[in-house]
Amino acid sequence: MRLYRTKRGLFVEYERRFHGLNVDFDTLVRSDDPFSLAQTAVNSAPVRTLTEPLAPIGSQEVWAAGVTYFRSRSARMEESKDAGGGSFYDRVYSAVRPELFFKATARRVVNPGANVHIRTDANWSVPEPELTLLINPRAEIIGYTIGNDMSSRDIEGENPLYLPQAKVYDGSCALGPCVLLSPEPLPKTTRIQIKILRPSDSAFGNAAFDGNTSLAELKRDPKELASWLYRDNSFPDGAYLMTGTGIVPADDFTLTHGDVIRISIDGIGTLENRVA
Ligand code: DO4
Ligand code: MG
Repeated sequence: MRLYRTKRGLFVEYERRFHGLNVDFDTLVRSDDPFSLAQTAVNSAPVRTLTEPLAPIGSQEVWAAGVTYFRSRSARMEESKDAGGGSFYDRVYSAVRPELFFKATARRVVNPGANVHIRTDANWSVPEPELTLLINPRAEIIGYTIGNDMSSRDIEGENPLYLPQAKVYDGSCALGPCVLLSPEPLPKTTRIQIKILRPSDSAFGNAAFDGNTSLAELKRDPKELASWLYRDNSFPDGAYLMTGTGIVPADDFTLTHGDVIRISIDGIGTLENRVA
């Protein structure tokens, strides 16, 4: 079942039909059994037309894991080699403790179809397409959405202590378009794909960049990432956790204003945003 948040409330999608759900997002995340709540709506609420999806978020904080794919480890080592990054990214890739960082409050999260931003003081910016876990207050994964962890590679590469500035700024995080509600892990064959379209290119439609990976490349188990996040850290309304990127464009690629970023994950859908 897929869950959408809209101006008219929550909707559950099952077999391509949409049913209204009479609870708010936080109540659903806090619930002991969100799957039964959603199933009851499918069984008893009338079929309705889905209106434009908003980011599927209430009061949750958004956190992120990093260097969870070999491709991310190698790209960071290269971008930060002058700052000594040759060793610390490699060490965190193989350490027991993962890299976890704060990414966004709900207010900072951009809706599907809305604009994401690149920093005005950055000159090397990329999207990071990431499977994103929806975790309830009891540290259980209850669903999955698509996340874009927009990042300024030159700022993060200059000094690791600049990471929060490279990662957290207005329009740096997009989520959606829905949550795939499921207590089960996603199959390792699940594909993550990204296409970046550049309207200024004469052949708009040909991607300026495209890439893909699968969950088989993710080094860490999502459940284990969730349990690290909740260690000595409580989330009364639950939390989102981005699981890291496995797709990094070549070093000569940077986003530019007007680019359209399309991220798809099997079973969830496609998240599209334009760079303002
Ligand atoms: O260590 C820097 C950030 C890593 C990250 O965001 C990722 O691997 O996705
Ligand atoms: Mg990332």
